[in-house]
Amino acid sequence: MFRIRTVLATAAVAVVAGLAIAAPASAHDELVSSSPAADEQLTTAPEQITLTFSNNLLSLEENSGTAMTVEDESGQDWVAEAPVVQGDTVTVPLKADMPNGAYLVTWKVVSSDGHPTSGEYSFSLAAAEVAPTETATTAPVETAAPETETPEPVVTPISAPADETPWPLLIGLGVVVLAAVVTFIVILVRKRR
Ligand SMILES: [Cu+2]
Repeated sequence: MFRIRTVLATAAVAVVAGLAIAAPASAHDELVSSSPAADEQLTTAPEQITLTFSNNLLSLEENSGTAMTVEDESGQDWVAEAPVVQGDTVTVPLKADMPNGAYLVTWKVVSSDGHPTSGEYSFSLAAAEVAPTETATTAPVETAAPETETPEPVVTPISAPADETPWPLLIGLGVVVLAAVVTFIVILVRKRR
C-alpha cells in the first residue's frame, strides 16, 4: 500500500513538473491553421490569406509588429493591403491576376504575451487558362464528327450503282450508236451507187 502511494505521488509530481516546464513554451501564440494551407496546391487564385493562431493576438493599434508578405517566384509581393488582426486571426487581401507558380508567405505577429512571433510557409497555384482551351477543344470535335459520318453513306450508294449499271448501259448504247452509224453509212453508200 505504501509503495503504491509513493508511486502515485511521484507520478503526480512528474505530471505537475512537466506542465510547469511546458507552460512557458506554450505562452507564445502558435500558428494553428492557415488558408491557403501550407504546401496546398490551388487551382484558383486565392483572394486573401488567413492565419489562425492559438490565442488572441495583439492588434495593430496596440503594436505595429504585424506584417505579412506573399511573394511569387520572382519576388513580387501580392499583398494588396495591410494585414487585419481580429482576435486569433490575421487576414490580408491579395492582388488579382496572380500568376501560376510557387508562393512564399512570411508573417510576423505579436503574441498575446507581447512577444513577436514569425514564420513562413509556401503554397502553389496552378490555374487552368479557361477561355482559349474550351473553344479549342469543342470546335475540332464538332467539325470532325460530320466529316467522318457523312462521306460514308454518300460514297457507297454512288459507287455501287456507278460500277455496275453504267458500263453495260454504255456498252449497249455504244453498240446501238455504232450499229446506227454503220447502217447510215451502208445506206449512203448504196444510194451513191
Ligand atoms: Cu512569448
